Amino acid sequence: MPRQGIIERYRAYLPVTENTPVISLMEGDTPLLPAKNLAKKIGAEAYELYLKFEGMNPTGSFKDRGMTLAVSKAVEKGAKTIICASTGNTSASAAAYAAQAGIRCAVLIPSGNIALGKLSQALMHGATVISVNGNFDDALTLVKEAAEKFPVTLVNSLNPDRIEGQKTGAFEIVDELGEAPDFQFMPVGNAGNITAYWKGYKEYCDRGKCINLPKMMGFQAAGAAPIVSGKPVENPETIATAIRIGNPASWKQAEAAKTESAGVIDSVTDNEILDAYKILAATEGVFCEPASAAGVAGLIKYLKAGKLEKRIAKLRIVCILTGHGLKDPECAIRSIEKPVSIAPSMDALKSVLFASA
Ligand code: AN7
Repeated sequence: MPRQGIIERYRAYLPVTENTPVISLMEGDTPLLPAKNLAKKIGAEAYELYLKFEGMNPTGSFKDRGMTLAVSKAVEKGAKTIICASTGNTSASAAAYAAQAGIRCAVLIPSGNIALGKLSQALMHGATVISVNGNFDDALTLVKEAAEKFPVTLVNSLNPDRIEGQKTGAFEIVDELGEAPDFQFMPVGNAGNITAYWKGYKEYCDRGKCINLPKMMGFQAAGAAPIVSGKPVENPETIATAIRIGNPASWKQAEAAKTESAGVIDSVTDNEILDAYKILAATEGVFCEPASAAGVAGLIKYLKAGKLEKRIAKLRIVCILTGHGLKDPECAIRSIEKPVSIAPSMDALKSVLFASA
């Protein structure tokens, strides 16, 4: 089957008509990788473990699923400018889809706290990049007000079209497994994605595509875990800059997903995130960005604590790897051993290749 993009593939489930111009970069249809090596490494052999690698989307993150729809609907309504606040990936995606649509894009980013790859994308796609001397939450407050006062369309996940597009991630998993998984582990930042997946699973069940619903297992970074602590975090801090968010827009919906699915929203430390990030890359050959590893870090934490239900028939676990590791090579370089340096001689090479322990 030729590539379609999520609007064409799931047209019957999305708020589009034949009059909606389809702005697409052929997003979606991302790999659902069976992760046997990882399962062995983290003691999850009693489960069927899969990784949904959303880093394989056109701009390298899951945001493209929501952005194709949000930008298509914005263009349908005559928008000439879109705007968003972003920890990086939303801005990269918005900029790319705006470029394709031939409209203007303005992105507000927290100064000094977005990964270089993401910043380079927004700039290359021609967005107006505005660095705010504040955090993501400050930037989001600004763009919400701007969208009320000026003729600009907000494309953060407060825009319902973003959620509609992102729910297609759940559709793909059900289409591939033939049923919803038993557990879905994922990172939580502004909480749009957990909201979207839960909506997707519920709708697919309502339409007879699946019988079961997964337990939604969402993980925030410990230094930015407002949903876990029950109150906004004024100065969120984490190495996973994508989820450095102190007052999530979809807070209530994320709690509903947790409660309705009998899942959890919990936190993982930066060290747990970095461990999962390295294990994924080294055992499965999958390089995701630090924030994406938060879901896997949560899985490791729950396995270690013996908190995950087990059955004789293997339960299925899907971890959503939301963004690509190449977005933030600086984090990788900082958290791993430096390359070995040698003189350009065969003796030196030999001594490294066959070094005895
Ligand atoms: C890789 O780009 O909020 O809980 O402004 O980039 O739906 O917010 C990014 C979030 C997880 C959290 N993983 O998803 C932004 C932004 C990655 C991310 C999340 C983000 P939500």
